[in-house]
Amino acid sequence: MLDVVWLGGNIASMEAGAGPWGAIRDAALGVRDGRVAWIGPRAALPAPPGSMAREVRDFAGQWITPGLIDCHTHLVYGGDRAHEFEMRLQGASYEEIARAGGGIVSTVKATRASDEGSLLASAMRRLAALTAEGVVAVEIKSGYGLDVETELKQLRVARRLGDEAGVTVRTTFLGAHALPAEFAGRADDYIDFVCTDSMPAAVEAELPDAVDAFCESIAFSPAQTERVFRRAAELGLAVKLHADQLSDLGGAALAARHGALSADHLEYTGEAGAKAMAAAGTVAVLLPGAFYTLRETKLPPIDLFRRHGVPIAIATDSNPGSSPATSILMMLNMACTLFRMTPEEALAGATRNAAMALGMQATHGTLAEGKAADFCLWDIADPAELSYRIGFNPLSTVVRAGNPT
Ligand code: DI6
Ligand code: FE
Repeated sequence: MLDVVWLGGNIASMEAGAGPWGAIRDAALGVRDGRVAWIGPRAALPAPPGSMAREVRDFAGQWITPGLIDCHTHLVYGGDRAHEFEMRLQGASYEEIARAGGGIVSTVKATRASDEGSLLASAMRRLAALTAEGVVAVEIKSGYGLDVETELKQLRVARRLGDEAGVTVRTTFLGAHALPAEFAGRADDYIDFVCTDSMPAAVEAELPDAVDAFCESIAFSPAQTERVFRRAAELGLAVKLHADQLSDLGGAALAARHGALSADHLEYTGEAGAKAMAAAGTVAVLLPGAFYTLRETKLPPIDLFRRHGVPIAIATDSNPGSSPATSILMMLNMACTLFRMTPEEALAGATRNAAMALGMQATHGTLAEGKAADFCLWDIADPAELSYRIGFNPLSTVVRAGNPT
């Protein structure tokens, strides 16, 4: 006996190899104990719906998709960088802004000075904007503390966000995000600190699900990144990497060599990086919000990823500097309009491939028997509308574990 069966609309299951969108028209979806127990054409139901389930719900000609997943965010932070935005519009460079106390360092100051309650309250508002557009799972990084106390504070807040908002949260330790003032000019010493102090402390407190780093000329070198990755492996954590965002330092290939769940940004990744990612099963997470905000001109190599079969995910990179965005639907639109992805690739980027980027593909990312019954009902005539519209939210219902929220 099923708990509920949903009838009367179309399903974009996003299952790979099941045709465009994994579409099932005039579909039925049965739920038992929070999982998908049956999915297929209504005409193929083995018995009348009312005899199969305690409850029958009509989704009235709408489309059902898997719940959306935002697989790359920096949601927890203090303060904001609106003034810096004004400075940039007046022509100030990243360096001038940094010298004026702006950039990541200014957010580090504000985050260290914020208590857990205020960090939770401000992040909760950003998370609410994401869930209002159908996000059911989100990855949240640290990286604005850069000392033990504040890195752990950020990760505790990230865990609380999931508990209090009823959203699935994956946390990522990003101690190697930037060089804190107290280690100015001593990047290797700071990496020592990350490997011997802050990362182990976070693991001891059972706070991170993965480890990330910023491998870039303005952040940490490939050699310093390798040290962080080796320590993460010793501590039993998966890795991800902010890679090749502003230059090709071989970050994507480095991430692949360490079996990274994902390599992210990737505007400057070359063919060697794409091949290495394909061989390692590393997901390419593209961040159109940062590309747009920083007015980047170098597009990520979409055709290389397609040619080599690298799964492409799309995320907001929600952060106060390079991507102050909290709209996953806007990211789908930008993925198509700026990166020339197809609407189906874009939706796969916020469902199936986003789940892979978080190691959650066994339970999330597509609608198939045994997977979590976390799905969205959309008042649309075509799933392409989710990428097509700008600033319009056609979400009608989010269903978590089979129950409408
Ligand atoms: N890449 C980015 O674009 C952000 N972090 C990173 O590693 C920038 C974060 C910020 O500006 O606060
Ligand atoms: Fe980021």
